[in-house]
Amino acid sequence: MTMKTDILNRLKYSLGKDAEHASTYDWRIALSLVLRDQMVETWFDATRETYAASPKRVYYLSMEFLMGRLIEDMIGNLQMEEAVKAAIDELGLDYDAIVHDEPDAALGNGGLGRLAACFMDSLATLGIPAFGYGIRYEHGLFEQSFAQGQQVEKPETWLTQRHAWEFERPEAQYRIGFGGHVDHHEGKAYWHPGEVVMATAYDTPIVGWKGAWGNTLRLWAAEPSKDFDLESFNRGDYLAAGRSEALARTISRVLYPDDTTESGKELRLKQEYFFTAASLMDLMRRYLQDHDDIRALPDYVAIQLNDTHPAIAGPELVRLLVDDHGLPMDEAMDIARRCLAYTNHTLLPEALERWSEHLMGRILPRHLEIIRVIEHAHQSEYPGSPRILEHGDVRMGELAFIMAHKVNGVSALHTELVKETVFADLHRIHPTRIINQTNGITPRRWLHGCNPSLRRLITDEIGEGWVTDLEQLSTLKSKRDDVGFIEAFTASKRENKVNLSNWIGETMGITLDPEAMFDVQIKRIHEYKRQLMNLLETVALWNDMRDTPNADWTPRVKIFGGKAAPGYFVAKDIIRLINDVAGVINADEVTGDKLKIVYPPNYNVTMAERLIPAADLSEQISTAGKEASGTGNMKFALNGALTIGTLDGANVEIREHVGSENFFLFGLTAQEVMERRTHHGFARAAIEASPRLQRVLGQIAEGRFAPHDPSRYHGLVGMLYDHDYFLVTCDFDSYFDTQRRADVAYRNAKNWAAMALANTASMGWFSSDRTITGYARDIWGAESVTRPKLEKSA
Ligand code: TH1
Repeated sequence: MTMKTDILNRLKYSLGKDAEHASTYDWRIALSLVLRDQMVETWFDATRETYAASPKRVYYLSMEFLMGRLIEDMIGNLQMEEAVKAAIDELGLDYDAIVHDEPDAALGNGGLGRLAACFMDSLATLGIPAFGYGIRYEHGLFEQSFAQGQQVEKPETWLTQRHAWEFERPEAQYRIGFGGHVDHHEGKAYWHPGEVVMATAYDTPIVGWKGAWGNTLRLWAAEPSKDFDLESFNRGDYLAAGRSEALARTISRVLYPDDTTESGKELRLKQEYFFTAASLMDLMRRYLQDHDDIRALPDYVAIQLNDTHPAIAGPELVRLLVDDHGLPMDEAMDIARRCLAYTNHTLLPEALERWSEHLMGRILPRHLEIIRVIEHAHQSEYPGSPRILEHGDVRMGELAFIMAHKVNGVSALHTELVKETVFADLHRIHPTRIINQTNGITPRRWLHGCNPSLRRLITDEIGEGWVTDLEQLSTLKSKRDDVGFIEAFTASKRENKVNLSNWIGETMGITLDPEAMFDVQIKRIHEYKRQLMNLLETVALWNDMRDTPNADWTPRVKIFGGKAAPGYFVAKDIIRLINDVAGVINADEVTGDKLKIVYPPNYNVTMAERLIPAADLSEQISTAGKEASGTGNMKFALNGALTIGTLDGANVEIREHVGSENFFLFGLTAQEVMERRTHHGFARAAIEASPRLQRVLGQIAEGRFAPHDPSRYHGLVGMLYDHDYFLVTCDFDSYFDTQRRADVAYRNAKNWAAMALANTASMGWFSSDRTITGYARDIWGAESVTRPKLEKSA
């Protein structure tokens, strides 16, 4: 059968529609189902092979999977682009309209969730048997719009449409208990939960490059347990039954919109336990299907904890081994530790999870007992070591560390800081436990998928091998002086910039000059990421342009994208200020096309796929020591943008790879940041030393950008003078000067293109295939089923 008939059949038999009356949505679902059918074959083969080989399986536990749209991933990985386009054409439909009809699966906040998604792609491409385990949130990250420049949040509703990629698994259901009490009889513990919720699995097949392997993303939805409801029903108390039903479903209702900001809510703890417990029961069931010795679990099971969100896995696994399987406590702790590993993603104190013992004892009484046993065992072995239980709190970082055989940071600098700061004492006691695994990104989505013009250019030049062996891009380094190639490289960037300009024109009514430098900062709005510094620099540039309008300025488009956590008021002020400044600058006839600010609302994965290929300059300007890694930085450099950045996170390694001459470095180092904070009045001193910064802060404080509400930004400006914890004021001048160096460099188009090419050609190491190979070798001891054996690390 042809693709066209497949689609028509799906339309008819799965959607019950005929072609005449089908909407874009109907066609999109029909096409998705056809693609899913294709994946199922690979997926079954992989499952069969896995059962036959009985290898070690990897379980990646993450509160967030920021998948974005799946249709293009599926088309790309299955190599069906031509077939699909031809069929869509024959049917007289619009391919772009169909692809763009899919809502993003926005089940994550930012980098941490997107990393999990890239890892799923690499695990499947590398042929490592793996499950991703998470929560099937009914509402993903909120939708952002602006009203008079201010962020407005609306619930996200992806599941009001049919999610064509998943299979519901009513047979994979587990009872998850909360609360109640614990009885002890003859040395055994019996937990009697006061509340039970069902976890139902929904599986999405994740197929790797060329459909060579398929893994599963298994997301849990919370449902009421029927027996509980029945009780109320039988009593005729329908309202009570409805209430407990609604309460159960709230657990998987909504993603917490806080990125690196702790919220400490009871529902969050329930979400964490809910998906962790369901995942552990599921993997234990799978293990016991073909093994009878529970003690061999660590030979077949590797569990990766994506940050501390699933850290309750330590006590939960011990509970299953002791209470359900009758193992002695010491042995259970040892087995659990050999299965578990923990990734730390941040040093920000507000993001380090702590739960009050009181709350933990109320929601998970048996787990609190086990945590006390873990604490006691560790203290007995290492007297005076850091405590899990401190000041009435359970510290999840310490718990995760103590229950893991490996702990990893996400960039070289971050890992060193993890050793020196948060876990310094635990590191002294367990000196080989902390290792580094620098983050990576999947080249399938972040070059092959999002940048067709550059993909074609590269593939024409060096073949297709780079898609799974990104280091092959380094061959392109020799093209630096090849005039024809450099011209084609420039033309590809230009095509992407024209496409973006058209989209901005259509959606925002702002006309952009594709010749201008496209300068992009897209990420969560957070003080440490310093969008404010970028904006202050923009105002300073605007002042200079107006002072000498006839000078030969390098035209710029400043593009911002990102959401603020709904309760993070400073971040929301920064959003409003960006929009207020954009209003004034974009209307200024003196600067005209030479300077524009655009801030498209509702930044998400799909928008990133538009913006990144069109960027000339990538803003990675966090206060040194604060951004654990960053992964957007890698996506930009891979797509031929130059970075302006601090020595923070993975920027350090990117600069080493692309060469310092192809990277705009500025600012204080992590050491200097810590030192500077000890100087009393450092911010005021920095402002007084910078007439340019003084002028900008004066304008903002006087209401130049909010004339009807001139005091609007008093608080924000005052904060910079008196506090400035993230050292915007100290780095401002060096940032401004470095931007002017970028201006000069951009004017030499050939040289700029050569620098951009050096970036693309040097980014091979940042493939998440390399990252996953590292985890498999150094942490999991897992092997690819489809590839030659990995080299064992020393
Ligand atoms: C991010 C880090 O901020 C970023 O630097 C890193 O590249 C990314 O993780 C992937 O490693 C984090 N996101 C979160 C989200 C929550 C809590 C902590 C972090 S750290 C909810």
